[in-house]
Amino acid sequence: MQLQKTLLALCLHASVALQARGGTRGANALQAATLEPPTRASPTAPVFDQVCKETGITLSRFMIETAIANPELSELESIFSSIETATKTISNLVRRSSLTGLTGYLDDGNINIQGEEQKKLDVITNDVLKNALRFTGRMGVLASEEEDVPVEVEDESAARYQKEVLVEQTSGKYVAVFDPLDGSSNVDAGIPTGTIFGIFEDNNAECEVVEGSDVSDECLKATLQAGRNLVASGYVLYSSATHLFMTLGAGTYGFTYDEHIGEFVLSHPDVKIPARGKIYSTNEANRWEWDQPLQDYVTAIQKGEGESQTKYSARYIGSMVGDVHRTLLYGGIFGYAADTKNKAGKLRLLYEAAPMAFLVEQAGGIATTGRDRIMDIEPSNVHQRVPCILGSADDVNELKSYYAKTDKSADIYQG
Ligand code: FDP
Repeated sequence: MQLQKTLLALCLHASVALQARGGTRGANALQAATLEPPTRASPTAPVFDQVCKETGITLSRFMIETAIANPELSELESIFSSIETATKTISNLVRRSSLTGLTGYLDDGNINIQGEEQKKLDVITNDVLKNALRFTGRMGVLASEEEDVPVEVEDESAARYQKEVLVEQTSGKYVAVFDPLDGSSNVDAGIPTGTIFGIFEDNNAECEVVEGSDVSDECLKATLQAGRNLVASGYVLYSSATHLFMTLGAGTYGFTYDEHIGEFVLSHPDVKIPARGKIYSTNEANRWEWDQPLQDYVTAIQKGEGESQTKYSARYIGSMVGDVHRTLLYGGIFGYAADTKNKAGKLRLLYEAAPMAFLVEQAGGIATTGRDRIMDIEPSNVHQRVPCILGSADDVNELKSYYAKTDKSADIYQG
C-alpha cells in the first residue's frame, strides 16, 4: 500500500514537471499544427493530465488516448501496435546484421523492377512488416517496395506484370503503403536506415481479391491515392537511437525506443521544424544535370548570397529517413530533384515522398516538386517517382521562387 502511494506520488509529480517544461503541450498545440487546409477534420488531441515519470508517455498510451478522443480512429491503435512490433524487430535485425550473416545481397541475386539488387535485409524486413500488418485484420490492401505481385501501370499490356502490390482480402478499412528498409544500400556500413509508412482509408468498396487472379483495378484505385488522403504516416529511424516519428494529421510527434522498458516513449512532442535552417542536403554529384533554377539556388546559398545572406553547410547521408530526420530537427532543405538521367528524380511518390511530405507539413514545413505540392499529386503507378524537395518553410519557398522565375516547359520533370 505504501509502495503504491509512493509510485502514485512519483507519477503525479512527473506530470507536473513535464507540463512545466512544455514537454507535452496537449490539445491546443495539436490542433493548431495544420498549415495546409486539411481534407478531413483534424483529430482531437489526446490529453495527458497525469504522466508517470518511470515510463513517460508510451506510444501505446498515446494511441489509446487518441482512440478515446476519436472513436472513429480506434482501428489505428492496432495498426500502430503492429508497426511498433515490426519496427522493434527490424531495429534488432539491423543492429545485429553484421553478427548474424544478414549483410549483403541475396545469394540468388534477385533484382527488383527498378533494377536494384535486393539485399537480404530488404526481403526479411519486408516480411516482418507485411506480416505484422496483415494480421491486424484492419488492412484491405498493402503496397510495398519489395513485393513481387502484378500491378497495373499506365502502359497496359507490356508493363502489366511489373511488381509489388500485395493484396490481402480482409474486412479491414485501411490501405498501408511502406518502404520497409529505406536507405538499405548503406546498411552494411552501419549508416542510418529507416522504415517509411503511410496509411490511407480504403475508400473503394469494390476492392475484392480473387485468389490466383491479378490485382483488380478497384484494388489499385484504393492504393493509388494522393498524399492529402493520408490518415497517418511516419518513419522509424534506425541509428544511434531508434526513433519513431508520426502524424495523424494534427501535428508531428516523435518517440524514442527505450530498450530498458521495451517501449517507444514520447520524446519530441509537437515537433516544429525551424522556419529557416542553414543546411542543404542533396546528392550534389547530380548538380550538372539539374534544372537551372535549382543549380542557381544552391550556388546562392553556398556563397551566402541567398535571402538569409548565410553561407549554408552541406550534409548528406544518402539515406532519406536520416536526412529528413535531421532536417526536421535542425531545419534546412533536403531534396532529391529531377536530373537529365532520372527525369522524375529517384524517390517514390506513394511510399517515400507523400508520407514524408505529410509529416513535414504537419511540423510546419513544406514539400514540393519545385513547383507543385507533393501531397496533391495523384499517383498513376504504385512505384512512380517524383522530384521531392522538403524542409523549412522559408528555405523551400526560396527555392520555389527560383522555379517561379522560369517557365515550366524548361523543366526536366514535366509531371
Ligand atoms: P537507397 O537507394 O539506399 O534505398 O530511395 C532510396 C534511397 O536510398 C533514399 O533513402 C536516399 O535518399 C536515396 O535513395 C539516395 O540516392 P543516391 O545514392 O542516388 O544519393
